[in-house]
Amino acid sequence: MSAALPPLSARYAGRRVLVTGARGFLGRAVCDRLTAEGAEVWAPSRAALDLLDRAATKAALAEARPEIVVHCAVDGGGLGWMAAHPIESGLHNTLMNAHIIEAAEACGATRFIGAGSACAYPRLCPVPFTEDHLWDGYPEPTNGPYAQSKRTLIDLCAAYWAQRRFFAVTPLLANLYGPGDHLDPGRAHVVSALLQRVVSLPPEAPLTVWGSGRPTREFIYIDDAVEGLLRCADLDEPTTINIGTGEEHSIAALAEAVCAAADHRGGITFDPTKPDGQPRKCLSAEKAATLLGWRAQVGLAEGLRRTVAWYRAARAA
Ligand code: GFB
Repeated sequence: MSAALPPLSARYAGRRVLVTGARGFLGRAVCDRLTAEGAEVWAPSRAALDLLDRAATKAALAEARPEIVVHCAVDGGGLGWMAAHPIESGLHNTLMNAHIIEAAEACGATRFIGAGSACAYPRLCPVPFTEDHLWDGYPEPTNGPYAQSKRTLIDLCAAYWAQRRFFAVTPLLANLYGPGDHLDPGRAHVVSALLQRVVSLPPEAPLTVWGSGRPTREFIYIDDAVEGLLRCADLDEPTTINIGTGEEHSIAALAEAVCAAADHRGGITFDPTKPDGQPRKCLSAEKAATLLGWRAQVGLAEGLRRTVAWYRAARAA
């Protein structure tokens, strides 16, 4: 379906685009894609643009005057990090999100796209998650404060549109994975955690997987996530929208797929002392297909194959 879409350069070529979180997994990939599409990318480091500082953020954007802001900065990590850092994940992300949207509107930008997360949905939500269920209950408590920071950003986007007609949208992204993923074991999400572990195992040793293996997740390949996120600038008007694949996998099935991608035949064991987190998580991809004409292209087996190849090459370098 993406083949029929206009090139992203139609929106971004020659535009001055601020990407926050440009040293992170998503932000770096967004910068690469925008550069390839001919945008003039402003990718400040955290030291150059401290989003926790409201006045400094406003001043920096007023001076640089980006036309489009793509906000990818987060203070985050996988389930384990989230559970251990409820203050940082709630406080830092709430402040950063509020400061950047305020500064983007004040500096005269025409578009704000903030990276949202599927974890903003209620803990128990009909699967696949459709956008009309977003506010139907509290999110998974282990990442509650983080999820609430994303929900606040969604609400602020709606507020800026309602009151000032400022185009601001926070698409809800499925769990990301792919080349360039975070490798820090303290913050890693499940795909990069399993991949790093499996590649270091002796051939006969089993892969240890947290929890029961029964929870489900949906995984979107990084290039697909970037494309879906950037295409949201072409919505007729801001709206709540998922950027996902619609494909639900159990963690046990993911572990099998990681073993297959790495050609590991030592089997799998589960560690029930580790948390499962949200029981099921999978986004409906239908609204994005209808409004944007866009669907994710890279299936899990192919994406994992590419990710394993990247990781092995990065390790060998
Ligand atoms: O990727 P993950 O940490 O984030 O965990 P969430 C997904 C699932 O994988 C959970 C299981 O059911 C874990 O129990 N799992 C199995 C593992 N083995 C491992 C392992 O070695 N490491 C990790 N981390 N998990 C996130 C939020 O929740 O959702 C994020 O915490 C973000 O920051 C993301 O918002 C979208 O999917 O549970």
